[in-house]
Amino acid sequence: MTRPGRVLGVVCAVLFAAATFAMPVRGEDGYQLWLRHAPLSEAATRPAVTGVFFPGGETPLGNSAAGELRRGLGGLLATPVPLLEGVEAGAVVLATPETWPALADLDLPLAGLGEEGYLLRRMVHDGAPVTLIAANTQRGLLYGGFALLRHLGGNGALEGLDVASAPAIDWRVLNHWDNLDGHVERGYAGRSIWDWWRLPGQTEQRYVDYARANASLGINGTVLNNVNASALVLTERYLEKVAAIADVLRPWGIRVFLSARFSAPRDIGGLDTADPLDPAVRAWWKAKADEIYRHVPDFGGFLVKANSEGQPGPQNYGRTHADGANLLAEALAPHGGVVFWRAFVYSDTDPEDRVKQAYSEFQPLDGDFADNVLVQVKNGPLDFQPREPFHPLFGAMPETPLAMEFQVTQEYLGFSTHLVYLGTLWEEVLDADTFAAGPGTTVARVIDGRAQGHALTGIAGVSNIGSDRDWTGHPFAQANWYAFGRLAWDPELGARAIAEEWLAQTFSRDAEFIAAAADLMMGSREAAVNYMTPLGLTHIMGTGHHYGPAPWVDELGRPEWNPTYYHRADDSAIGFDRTASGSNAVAQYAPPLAERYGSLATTPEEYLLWFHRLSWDQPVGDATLWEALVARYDLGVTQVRRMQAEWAKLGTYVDEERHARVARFLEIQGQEAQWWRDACLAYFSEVSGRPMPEGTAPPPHSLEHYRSLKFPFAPGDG
Ligand code: GCW
Repeated sequence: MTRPGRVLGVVCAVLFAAATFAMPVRGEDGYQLWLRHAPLSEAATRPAVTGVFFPGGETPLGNSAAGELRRGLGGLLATPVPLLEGVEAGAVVLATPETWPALADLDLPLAGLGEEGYLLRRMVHDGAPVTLIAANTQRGLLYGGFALLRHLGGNGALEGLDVASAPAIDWRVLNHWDNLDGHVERGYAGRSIWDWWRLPGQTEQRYVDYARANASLGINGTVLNNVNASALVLTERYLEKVAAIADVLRPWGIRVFLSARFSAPRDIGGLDTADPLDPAVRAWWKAKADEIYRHVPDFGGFLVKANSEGQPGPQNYGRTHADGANLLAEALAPHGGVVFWRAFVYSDTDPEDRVKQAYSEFQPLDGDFADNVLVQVKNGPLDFQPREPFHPLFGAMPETPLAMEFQVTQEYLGFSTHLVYLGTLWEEVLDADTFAAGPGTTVARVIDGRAQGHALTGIAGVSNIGSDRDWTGHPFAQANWYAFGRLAWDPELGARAIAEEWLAQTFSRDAEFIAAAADLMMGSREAAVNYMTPLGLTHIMGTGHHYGPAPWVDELGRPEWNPTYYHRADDSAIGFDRTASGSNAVAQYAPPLAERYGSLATTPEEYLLWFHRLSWDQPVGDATLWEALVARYDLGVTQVRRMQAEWAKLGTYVDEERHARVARFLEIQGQEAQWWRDACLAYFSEVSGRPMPEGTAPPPHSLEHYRSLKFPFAPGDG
C-alpha cells in the first residue's frame, strides 16, 4: 500500500469504527433487526478474515451477496472488509463453479444443493487457510453469505466449519394483509410499509432493508396486498407501483405475488361475469397475466381467498374451488407463475361444525387442481387460535401440494404488545404426526413434499411487519418473523435453537443471557394459552377486533361467530363434542388419531375441550374440571409475572431503550393476562354456578363490568 493509500486506509478504519461504535446509540431502536452485526467482543478471538474474494458474477444477486457479506463481516470484526483480488490467507471466497473454476477440482458436494442451497467450508487452498462459500447459483451465494454471518454472529468459530444446506420448501412467502389505503388488517405495528400513493416515483430505503432481512432468512416471495383484495391492484396504475417494488426486491431474490380478487373481470374488466368456465373470463385473465408479466417479468403468481367470509369466488357461479384455481393457473402457466388457493372457507349457511367445513369442501377435490396450484391451508382447522390441533387436510389430499399458512401477526395472541414466541406453536404443528402414509408422516413432511412426492412446495406467513420503527411493534415480535423464515427454510429446526440464534444476533451473545431469555421465549406461548384459552378452549375473544376476552358473546348473526358456539358452557358441562357422539370431526383425522382424540382417556389435556364436552366435575388430574380451569388461568398470570421478573434481571445485557420497551410491554401483558383470567372466570363461574375454589382470588369486578368494556379503536380491525 502506498503512503497516501495507507493514510486513507487508516482514516477509513477510524471513520468506520466510529460509525460502528456509534451504531448502538442510533440503532438500538430495533430497526436493524437481527442484522446488527455488533462487533464480536473479544478482538483477540475474532476470526482472521482479511477480505472477500468474489470472482466474476457481477449480477444483482451476486452484488447483494458480496456487499452484505462485507457489511456484516465489517460489523462483526469492527473493521472494513475489502474485496480481494485473489485468494489469500484469511479470504472468504464467494464463488460458484462458473465464477471460480478452481471449485471444480475440489470435488465438493454441490449437486445436492440445487438452485438455492450453499456450502460453507473452512479449508486450505494453495497453502492458505480460507473460508469458502460455494453454491451453484448467485442466489445460493446470497443465502450462504447470510448463513456465515449468522454462524459468526452466534459466536460460531471458523475452524472446522463444514455446513451444507438447501431449503426443504420451494416457495417461502410472506403474506401481507395490507390494504391499498395503508391500513393493515390484523396489523399491530403501524401502517403498511408500502406507500402506494408515492409509488412508483418514490421507493423507500425501508423496502431495501425489508428485502435484506427477508433474504437473510431465505424468504423468496412476498404477497404485497391483503387476501381481502381490491381488484384495483390489478389495474395498470397499480401494476406500475408493483413493478417498482419488484425492482427493489429482485436483487435480494424476492419475487412479488399479488392477492387477486376473483371478481376482477367484473370489477375492473368490464365483463358481466367472473364465471371461471366462461371463455371471455378465461381470455381476460390470460390477457391480465400477460400484462402483469410485462411489468414484472418474474412475477410469482396469485394468492386467492375465494368464497370465504364474503369474498367472491367460483361458487357464485356454481363452480368448484378447483375450477376457480385452474382458471388462474391456466393464465399464469405460460409464464411459470403459481396459484396459492386458500382453503380457509366456512359457509354462512351450513350448520356443519365449522372446523369440519374446509375438509368437507376441499378433500373431495383432491386431484382436480392444475399442476401449478398449491392449496394453502391454515395450521389449524379453525382460525389461528392460540392452540388448535393441526388441520386434518394435511395428509388427506395426497394428489395436491398443500402449502402451510402460519399467522406471524398476533391477531389472537396479544397483538404486538404480548411477548408470545410462536416458534413453539409452529414446531408443534410441523412435528405433528398425520399418520397419513403411516407413522412418521409429520405435517412438515407433507408440506415439504417428501411424504406424498410433490415437486411443488410452499409455506406462507401472514406478516407482522408495519411502519413502526422496529418493524413489528414489539422487539420480541421480530423473533416471530425470524422464526417463520428459518422454519420455512428447514421445518425440522428446533424452536429453541432458532430463539437462541435470534437472541445472539439481536441482543447479546452472552451465554447466560441467551439461556435465560430463551427460557422466557420458550414458555411464552404456553403462558398465553393458559391465560386466554386453556384446556382446549378456543375462540372466546372480543368481536371484530379480537382484542381481549368475551366468552359471553352469543348474539351475533351466525352461530359460529359466537364464542358460546365454541365453548358451549352451561350449568352442567363445557366443551365441544367432536367425537362420534357429537360432530365427529375426529373422523377427519387418520384412524390412529381419530381413535386417540375420540377417547377421553387418550386425548391430551391441551385438546380436552376442543374434542370433548365434559361435566364441570370431570376429574382432571386430582382436581375437578372447574378447579383445573381456574388453576390454568392462574398459572397463565403467574407465568407472565415470572417473565417480567426474569426480564428485569437481564437489564445489563440489553441496551436501555429496548430493555425498557420490553419491560413496559410485559407490564401491559401482565395486566391483560389478569384481565383475561378475571373476565373468563367471572363468566364461567356464573354459567357453571360454581363459586371460585377455595384459596383462589375472586375476580375483582362483576361480570357486568367485563362485559361492558368496549374498544372502538383497537388496531388491525378487519
Ligand atoms: O382470522 C381471520 C381474520 C380475518 C382474515 C381471515 C382470513 C384476512 O380475522 O381478518 O381476513 O382470518 O384468514 O382470511
